[in-house]
Amino acid sequence: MTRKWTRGGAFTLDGVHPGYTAQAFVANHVLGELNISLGLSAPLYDLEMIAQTDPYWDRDGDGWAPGPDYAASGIAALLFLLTDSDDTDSTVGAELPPEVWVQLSRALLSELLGLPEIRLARIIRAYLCFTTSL
Ligand SMILES: [Ca+2]
Ligand SMILES: [Ca+2]
Repeated sequence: MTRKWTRGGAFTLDGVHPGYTAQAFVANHVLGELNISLGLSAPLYDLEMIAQTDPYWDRDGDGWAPGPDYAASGIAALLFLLTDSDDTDSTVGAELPPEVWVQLSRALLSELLGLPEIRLARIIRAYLCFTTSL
């Protein structure tokens, strides 16, 4: 596990929040201290087992994590662009989609203007229709 951003499992794609394996690692330390200080025998998490399904864990060692399987919203969509599309093949890393500029524009406009995605899509379509009719 490394502390590099999206490079090995300690943090989620935002580089701030701990990934699943890192959360379990911290929990194990807390549980270990509780076990010692209170005389408990609470079981610890199996870090290797958690890492096997952790979407922030780089399994093929190419430096990119696959990321979670849910859709991102808002500014987080930008972070989801930098994920490993095939975490079993180290020759395939993060690939920007062909519509990357549209996605970037939508995420930034949505964040800056505070507009919901569906309303923003209508505004962009109207703008595109207007500019192509000129
Ligand atoms: Ca990878
Ligand atoms: Ca890969």
